[in-house]
Amino acid sequence: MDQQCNQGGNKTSKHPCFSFNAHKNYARMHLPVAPACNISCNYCNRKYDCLNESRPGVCSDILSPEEAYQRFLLVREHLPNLSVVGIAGPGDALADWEHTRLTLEKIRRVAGDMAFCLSTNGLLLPQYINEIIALGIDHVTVTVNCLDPAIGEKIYRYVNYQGKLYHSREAAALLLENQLQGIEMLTRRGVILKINTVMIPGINDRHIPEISRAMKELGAYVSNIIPMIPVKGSAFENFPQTSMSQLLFMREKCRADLPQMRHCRQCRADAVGLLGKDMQIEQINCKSLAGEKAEQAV
Ligand code: CLF
Ligand code: SF4
Repeated sequence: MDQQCNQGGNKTSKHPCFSFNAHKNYARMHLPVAPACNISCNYCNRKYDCLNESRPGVCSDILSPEEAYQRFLLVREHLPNLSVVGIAGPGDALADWEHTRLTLEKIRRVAGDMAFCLSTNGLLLPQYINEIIALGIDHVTVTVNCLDPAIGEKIYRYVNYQGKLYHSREAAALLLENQLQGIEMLTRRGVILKINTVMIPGINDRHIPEISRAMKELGAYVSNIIPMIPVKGSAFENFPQTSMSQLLFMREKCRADLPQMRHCRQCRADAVGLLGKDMQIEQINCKSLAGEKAEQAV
């Protein structure tokens, strides 16, 4: 990531995604408690984890808030460098707010200074802003793919908001309005913000520098431009994949406006460990079991 990214507070300097220098030393854990989603992106196949933050074609098991809490306790015991607990779906963290909230509340009671992170499409940010702040969620990622509903209607099939289904331009306009309002609310209240943008050649690519400038004005901390990978079963399954050279070109173009994240691993909604060196949760369970047996033998 660009150097200027390492300017946040103490928690940001230990956040492996928001701070390049932290990613080799500090671990994050995702708790897959939020399977629902309230929009439909054309690059998504809902059989898998949310593509706005995850690797395509990956399926994470869903945990209840209590199971997630137990997993947190286990992982914290084995990962002393754990610095962030994140909710990254596998759907949208806010569409499943009750599960997200219950999980983080339980963890907050035993881990007062743990950084909390979540990733969202932003539709429900204005609705939950006060609860987000009250829970101490200090880092948020919002996926912003456009600023123009005429582009957005090519990216989103529908938006489900307050019991009503919106389509076409109306859906894109509603999502955008809530994203912009929510982003402003977050940064005004001190939350450190990352903007993910899925680069879809021919649809939103020329528009991305404009997104960067607007997000900078709204106080975003860092941008993460990620490739569109055509997923089987999605509306964009026959679209070309964004190439690495297209991605690098765009990051270079936008870096004057916003620092660029370049070390994203598009992790699973249940990832645990250092970025790029995920641990299998079974490994931790086995260690824990071995520890218990050793204790019993004494
Ligand atoms: Fe998780 Fe995302 Fe928070 Fe990181 S991941 S919710 S900001 S703690 Fe990180 Fe993984 Fe890339 Fe996300 S490497 S997919 S950017
Ligand atoms: Fe899929 Fe989009 Fe919902 Fe993520 S926000 S789960 S990519 S529809």
